[in-house]
Amino acid sequence: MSKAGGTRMRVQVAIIGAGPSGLLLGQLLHLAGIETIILEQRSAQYVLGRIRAGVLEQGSVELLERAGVASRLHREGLVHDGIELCFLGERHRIDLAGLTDGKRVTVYGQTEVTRDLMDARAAAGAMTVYEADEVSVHDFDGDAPSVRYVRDGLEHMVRCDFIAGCDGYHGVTRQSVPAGAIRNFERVYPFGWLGVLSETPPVSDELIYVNHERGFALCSMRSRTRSRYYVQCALDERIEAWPDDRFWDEIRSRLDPAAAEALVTGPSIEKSIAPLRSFVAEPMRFGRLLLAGDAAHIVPPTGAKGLNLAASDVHYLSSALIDHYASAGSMAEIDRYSARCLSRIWKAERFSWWMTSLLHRFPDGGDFARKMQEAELDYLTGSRAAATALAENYVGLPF
Ligand code: RFL
Ligand code: PHB
Repeated sequence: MSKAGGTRMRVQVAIIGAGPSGLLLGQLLHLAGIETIILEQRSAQYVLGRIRAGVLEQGSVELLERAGVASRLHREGLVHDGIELCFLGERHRIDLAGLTDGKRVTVYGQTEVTRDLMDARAAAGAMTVYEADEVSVHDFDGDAPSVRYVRDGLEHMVRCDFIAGCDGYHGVTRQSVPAGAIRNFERVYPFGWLGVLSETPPVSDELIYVNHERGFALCSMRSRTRSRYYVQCALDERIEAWPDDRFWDEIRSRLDPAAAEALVTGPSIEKSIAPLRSFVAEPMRFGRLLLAGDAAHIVPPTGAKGLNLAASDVHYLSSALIDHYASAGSMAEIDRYSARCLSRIWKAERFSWWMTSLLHRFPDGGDFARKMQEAELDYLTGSRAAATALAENYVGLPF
């Protein structure tokens, strides 16, 4: 079938993917006067319909402020000073702010971050192509990379200086790198999370992370009237097997008596199962192709780090690209990009793996593993030094 007749254009940076990484990068580059196009395979509505992260580190909030998209976040986001850990039927508070010289996290949904960034991009008049099919990346090992895509049956071509791969774990950019040039590190966990969103007030003012003999549970929220709950489930679990009543009974059974009593239930407005995975691709730069966010790494959600890592990658990537254009094409900061990101990424990988190991039931774990978890939780909630290590990772290590 002929796809001739499409457009040809040139931009400085072609961004693949309109998730939080791609949109935030586009906004920071726009503010620096750098021209971008974003190519996204899905529709804007589809992207906004994906319910994902809810917790922003202070560094991510500051980056969104710098990007000029934080006013609604400051109006509607919930600032949290602590989290609770629940084990052996009792809750114990980790005073995040008290243990980290006043650092806090903000509860504000990824959907809302994405919407704010989409609105800012539309107001800036910057170009986003939604429903771009068959996106492919070319010649990034030389000085003149290009991107092709199909829209409405026509093939379009974009020439550029750099390609930013912000297309998530299943995207095309990482998969376009020659196998010999990339190394992947991976751990797949033998369970998933079943998540429910409901128009009900949260069970508590702060997030509750639960270690229970029936498996992990998490009580989170999106606002004072909207809750997000998760329970650990088997990998082969089917969503149809979980009508709302079964979900509410299951999470209630994993909570301490006071929380179980206080839990307000209602119809789910979203329900999904997510597998848990740790993954890092090294390096994150291949000539003029630079990866950011989930395209380069995945963390299990237990540490609330995925979106925040995407933000820190974008911080480093935007600075490197801005430096390139401000210093007559210098590649010095581009050369440093991958190593700068990976040092922070591996620490977040470690924290997310550790939180996951601490709080979940592993199918082959046995009684000894459970006793080790209980001893560690007891130590964490009884030792200021141990609690500080958790707190400083949870609020986010410095950029
Ligand atoms: P995204 O959000 O996956 O966006 C990638 C975009 O690229 C598009 N795309 C393509 N476009 C063009 N051509 C192609 N060939 C393409 N292939 C893909 C996709 O359609 C998509 O729009 O990656 P990004 O921008 O790097 O953002 C990463 C975050 O989405 C992710 O890390 C977080 O959601 C992870 N996460 C959490 N992170 C946190 O920091 N705190 C949390 O509390 C938290 N909770 C979570 C989470 C992720 C979850 N799931 C479902 C994976 C909870 C869950 C349940
Ligand atoms: C969420 O609200 O979706 C959420 C919060 C904290 C996590 C993971 C997910 O650790």
